[in-house]
Amino acid sequence: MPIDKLCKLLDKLPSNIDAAIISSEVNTFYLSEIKFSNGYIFITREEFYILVDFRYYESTLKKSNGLTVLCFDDFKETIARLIKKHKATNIIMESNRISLTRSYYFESIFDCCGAKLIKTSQLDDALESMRTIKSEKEIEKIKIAQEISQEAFLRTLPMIKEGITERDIALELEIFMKKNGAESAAFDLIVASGKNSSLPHAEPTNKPVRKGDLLTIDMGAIFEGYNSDMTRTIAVGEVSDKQREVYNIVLAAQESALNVLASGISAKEVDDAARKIINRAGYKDCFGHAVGHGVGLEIHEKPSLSPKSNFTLKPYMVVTIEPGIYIRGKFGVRIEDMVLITDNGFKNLTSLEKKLIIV
Ligand SMILES: [Mn+2]
Repeated sequence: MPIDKLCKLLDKLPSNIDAAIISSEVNTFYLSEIKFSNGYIFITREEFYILVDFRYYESTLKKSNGLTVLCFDDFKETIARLIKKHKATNIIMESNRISLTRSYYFESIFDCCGAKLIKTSQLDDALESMRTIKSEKEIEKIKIAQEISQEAFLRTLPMIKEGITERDIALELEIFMKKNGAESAAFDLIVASGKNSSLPHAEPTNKPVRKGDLLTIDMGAIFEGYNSDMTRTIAVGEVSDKQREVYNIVLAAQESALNVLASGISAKEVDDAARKIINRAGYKDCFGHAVGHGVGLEIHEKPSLSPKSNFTLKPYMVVTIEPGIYIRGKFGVRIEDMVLITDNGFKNLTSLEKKLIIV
């Protein structure tokens, strides 16, 4: 419930903070469970407010969930009134998510009210850390997003043959997802064949798929605001022993990471488990990204699972495990599952085959 989340957020803020303003679309949605593009959550130790403009007033009122909804005409005047009413002097904002111009604007308002902007990332940190632990309701949405994405993958597979372009494959996947309940694709889908597959974040091109290509498809859907993420590399026709060998190394690395995955394990250890296999096989320089990341309202969120990560995995985190090997100018392989950390291990939310699919 929004009220519970807001109380929890307040508890996480330093005691000298009197008020917080949340302005990003993603965090206002997370906290209020209401979507608006020009709105704010203003929280004080006494009362929680949602401030929206006329366009969102009626819909927000209907779902207010116990928060005070105010419609502003002149935002500056409304927020200044609230700051004075609650005698807020130390105010915190999302430093990660507002521009310098916006911060100057807010500072000038605070100045007029005898208040000041506290320059710290503690509000971002608190929100990011809350968002790493998903509720049952959030998990349900992520699962549905993943089911839609997987179904699209399976339905599109028979169309993938020599001659179809990367862009056409991406389009088929996206159309299927939207027709089957997705709000949209979670990101610009990656469909990369042959040489293009050595680019971890390739854009689909008009290049037709050819026999002997490895084809990497990195895809996801959004369902009720929540993302899913997965990657499969498949083979078009017969592929070389070398391609198959690299595929098997990536698969072994992915399984090795899954084998250590559990609540209480450090994210760094999970990264290590995959990286070791790739390094030992001689592909150290061909794996230059983190092994995984959190997924939720954003496609990439905390925790990151990288060599530098200092997160410890906890139940109800949703993370990806996606090692890859990218051989410049030749080809690449990535295998990505999205998993839910549980009390006694994890549940893989991706149920697609992982042995090399040949179409
Ligand atoms: Mn990913």
